[in-house]
Amino acid sequence: MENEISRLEDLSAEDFASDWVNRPFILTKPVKHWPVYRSWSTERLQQKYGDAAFRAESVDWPLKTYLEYMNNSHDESPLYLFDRAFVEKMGLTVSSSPDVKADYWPPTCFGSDLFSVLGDHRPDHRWLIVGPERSGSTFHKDPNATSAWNAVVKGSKYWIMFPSSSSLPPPPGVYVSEDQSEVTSPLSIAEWLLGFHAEARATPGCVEGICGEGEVLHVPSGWYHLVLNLEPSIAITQNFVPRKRVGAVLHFLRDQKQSISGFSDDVENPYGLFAENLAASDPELLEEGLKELERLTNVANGKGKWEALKEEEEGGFSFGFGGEDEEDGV
Ligand SMILES: O=C(O)CCC(=O)C(=O)O
Ligand SMILES: [Fe+2]
Repeated sequence: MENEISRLEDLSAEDFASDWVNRPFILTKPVKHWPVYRSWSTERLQQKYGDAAFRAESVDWPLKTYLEYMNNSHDESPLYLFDRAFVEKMGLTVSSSPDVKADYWPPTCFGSDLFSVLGDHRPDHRWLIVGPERSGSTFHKDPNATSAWNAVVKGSKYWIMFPSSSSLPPPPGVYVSEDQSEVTSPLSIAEWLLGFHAEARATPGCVEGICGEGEVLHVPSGWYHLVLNLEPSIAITQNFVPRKRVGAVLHFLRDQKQSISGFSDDVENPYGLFAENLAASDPELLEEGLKELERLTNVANGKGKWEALKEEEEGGFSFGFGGEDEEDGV
């Protein structure tokens, strides 16, 4: 494949931060060290957690009921298990580094996750994903300008991804509301592949690849992605905010309120909460983020550095042409 997603064994935190924050890639090594990689299979999960209820789209089913469905389903778009409370339900331990014994840990290259400053107020951020061949996720962007990693513990997944920017159209067959707050992809995965795959693959920026068993894929913030399970699969996914994206996330939380999702109702001002908590834990990073926020605001308003400067000096009005759209770092 010409437009293949880069495949690497592993990546250092430094290389991720300097070169890879805005690029998809697959790592072949880190997940192979997870205890859950060695021990999980659908049979094993059924023995251990068969009676526990997990979320599959709009129903909560005992795991054994879901697995029975999964093993016998011939549906074109099978019901997909997507559970955000699996760590608690399964009594898993999650650590922040391979040096601390646990059932799994985020690959180290992604570094610290800035949304951890939100503590109990952080939006849902990790899911267990289980589904048969043909199941998967139709085109979407991940919530709240977060990045994500998706680790295949069993099975394999086909990914097709598009960079995002307000100056680029969405992938073919995908529709975005004028204020960019809603993405609609009305076709099933199979229908989309039949109707749009060839056109999509020929679109500049489009990348595709297969994330195999024991591998993990990086979804950069803002990238559209469609995912198809090529075999019955078990995966763990986690959304996070890398340090390099602090300005972009502040910008999203402040200026795209209508698109914010996953915060509980008692959080009235996600932007304020994030900024305040970051100020307490890492004031220098917040300062950097606020500078980047100002730059992104100017870009969004169609002003390059020059226009912004001139406006400041003259206190005047500037026509919004010539602004470069670097908002999404593509
Ligand atoms: O179906 C998958 O594994 C992809 C999941 C995904 O894209 C997501 O959780 O945002
Ligand atoms: Fe996603």
